[in-house]
Amino acid sequence: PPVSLVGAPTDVGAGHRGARLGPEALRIAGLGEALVARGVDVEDRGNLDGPRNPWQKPVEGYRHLPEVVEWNRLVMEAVLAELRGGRMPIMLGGDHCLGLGSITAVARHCRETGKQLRVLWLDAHADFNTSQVTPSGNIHGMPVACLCGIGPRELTHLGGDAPAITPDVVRQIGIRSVDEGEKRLVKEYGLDVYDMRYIDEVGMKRVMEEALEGVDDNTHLHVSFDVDFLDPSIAPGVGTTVPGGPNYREAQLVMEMIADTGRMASLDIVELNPIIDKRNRTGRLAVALVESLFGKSTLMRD
Ligand code: DIR
Ligand code: MN
Ligand code: MN
Ligand code: MN
Repeated sequence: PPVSLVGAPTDVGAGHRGARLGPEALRIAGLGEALVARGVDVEDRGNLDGPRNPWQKPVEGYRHLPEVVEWNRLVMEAVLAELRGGRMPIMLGGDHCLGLGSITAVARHCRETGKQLRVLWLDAHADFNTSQVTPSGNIHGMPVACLCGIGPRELTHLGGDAPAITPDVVRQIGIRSVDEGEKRLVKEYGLDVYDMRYIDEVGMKRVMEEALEGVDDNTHLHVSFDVDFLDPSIAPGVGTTVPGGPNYREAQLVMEMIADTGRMASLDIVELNPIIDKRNRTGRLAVALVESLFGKSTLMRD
């Protein structure tokens, strides 16, 4: 399908500033051109214009809650408009709090069209914190919980009626940093987490087979790609690096196996922070991995 790039240049949900430059870093790394070279019809919708980052301390467990709500409203509306227009939105973050707006739109579109939703959450973190257990107050550590209905009403009911998803639609891959209180919640809600230990034990091929099990012709596959998923040795340009992540080859296999399903219908690329990068190296890596997501491979395969 045709693709629309939707920039959301903000870091209101993060603890570092610089992810607001992610959309430009991805453009400069050649994201649009790489998709065109793969034969994809691409429209760059430019950047959304939301509230500035006031850079304040958390209030009752949340930093910048009003700003996070407003940015997610903008993202939700923009992503929903693309989906209704029959296009594949690629949301360029921005920090990962924006996955809330993006996936709320995707879930709503799935309800409207009778599709089954599967969310692949590629991340070092589970992003399942609440205001009670968060060590930081940063809302980019909370979007999965909010999507599942755990969090402030403005965020859990962004789409109106009910929470966007239930935990059973989510598969988390690459996880290696879960906060103490967050661990209990992840267990309590039964999130399907393929952490680094499991990846090491069984290998990325089997992990992806399991994470994609049940994806069929009626599935809308949403990929939420937090760039800190990648090992910091190859992807230093993120605010919250965690050692021990997937290497280049594992990450590429993940993307190729997603491409093989032919079911990816929306994508977030978030947390890229070119301020702390070296010559946009991480942005260029993200673009190379998106090429794999769109079917680039070494050989023709059966
Ligand atoms: C940490 C860091 N778990 C927190 N989270 C994220 O502050 O909640 N970093 N998502 O990227
Ligand atoms: Mn559709
Ligand atoms: Mn994240
Ligand atoms: Mn992360």
